[in-house]
Amino acid sequence: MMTLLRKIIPLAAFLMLLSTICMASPVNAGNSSSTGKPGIAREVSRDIKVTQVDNMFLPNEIQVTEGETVRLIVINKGGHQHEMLIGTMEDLRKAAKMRRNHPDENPTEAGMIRLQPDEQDEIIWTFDQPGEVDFACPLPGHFKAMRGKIYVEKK
Ligand SMILES: [Cu+2]
Repeated sequence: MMTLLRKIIPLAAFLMLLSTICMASPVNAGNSSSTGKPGIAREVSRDIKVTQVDNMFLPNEIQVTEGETVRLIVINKGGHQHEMLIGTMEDLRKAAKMRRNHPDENPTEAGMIRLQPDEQDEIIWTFDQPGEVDFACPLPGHFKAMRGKIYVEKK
């Protein structure tokens, strides 16, 4: 009996420690204003077409439902290169600053697309929490005007 307890107690302590570490992990920290995450194609519930012109998104307001995965089909009908990036306003500002200060660096944000005139691409995105999610073209000279909002309705 004592031998068994001697085995179980350290195991239980280890599991408790493990769960504490998982709960405190930075991946889950401060996630109350989630902007969603890249989604997978077989979970897409609908396509939403977004057109880029110089310098705005049409439409610039999109409605989705909590938990929904959508395919954003983005086409650049402008005469200049444009991007579409989804994030918090803070993320977008950071991206815009990076584009301004390091124009030669390749952006690495999840779900970002960069389109030349007449190019089309898509972002598959899952909106996992209700609220408002921002998107923008973070390129220099575009960022102030070229913005939009995705309203994630509570299910
Ligand atoms: Cu742009």
